[in-house]
Amino acid sequence: MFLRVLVVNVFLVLSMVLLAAHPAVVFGETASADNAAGIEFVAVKGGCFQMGDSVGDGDPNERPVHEACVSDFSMGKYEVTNEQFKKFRPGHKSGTFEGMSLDEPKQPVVNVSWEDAVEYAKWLSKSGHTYRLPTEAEWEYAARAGSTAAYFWGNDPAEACKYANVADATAQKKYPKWRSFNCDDGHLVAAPVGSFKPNAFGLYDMLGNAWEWVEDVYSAEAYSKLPKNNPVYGGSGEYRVERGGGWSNGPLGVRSSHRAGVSPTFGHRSLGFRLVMVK
Ligand SMILES: [Ca+2]
Repeated sequence: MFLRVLVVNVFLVLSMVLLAAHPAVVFGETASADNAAGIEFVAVKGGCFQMGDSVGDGDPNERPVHEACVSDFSMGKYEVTNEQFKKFRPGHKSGTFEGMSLDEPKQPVVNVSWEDAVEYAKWLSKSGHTYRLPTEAEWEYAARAGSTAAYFWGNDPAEACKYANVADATAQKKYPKWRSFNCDDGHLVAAPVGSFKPNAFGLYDMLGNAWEWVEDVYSAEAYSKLPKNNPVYGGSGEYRVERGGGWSNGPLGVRSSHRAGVSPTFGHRSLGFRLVMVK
């Protein structure tokens, strides 16, 4: 009897030690920021979704709407900030827009090329985990967070200013040529990351604030060519994909399914990125 109790106890203790060494992933919870830049990640449970222009008011490059499935991954909770990028490249300057700073520590880093973003992920990967840009499918899956609407908060553009830093009514007065949302978000240029409500996965600024580089080569026809599982377009093409829209974009550019191509050597004032952690 004593031996049996002892064996059971040893088994229980061993199980606890093993569990502590390999804690179970809790989806939706923020993973520890144990990397050289202090970047936080949110564990995202993989799954399948309808990728593309689910509402029917998008561009031809968002069609055909098709099922895509992604494996589990962890997504940056916020866009990479100036402060976090400068740990890698201290001399980087995100610059200004008409005298307004884009270079504050908590603003998203901008004026970075796709190549800069990839180099940053490689640098960060020296600190224990493996980081890379999200694939376009991972990005849209994370941005939608289960939503099939145009925006992760629904189809009402007037709700935008609770959830995203966009071209708003104040911007419209100052820059009449911008297409804007009819609400006020309080920021003319990039806002400190995390200033607005997150989506259902607990991710901030997936729409608006800064556009975000993703891994894929841009192809207007990519959606007719890709496999269903973990798609990523790596075919020929001059551009890489940017997603999410930025602080100078209106209702068409900020949608979850909107996609555009930019030269990988080019940066612009509202284009940054966030990373995924894969292991
Ligand atoms: Ca704004």
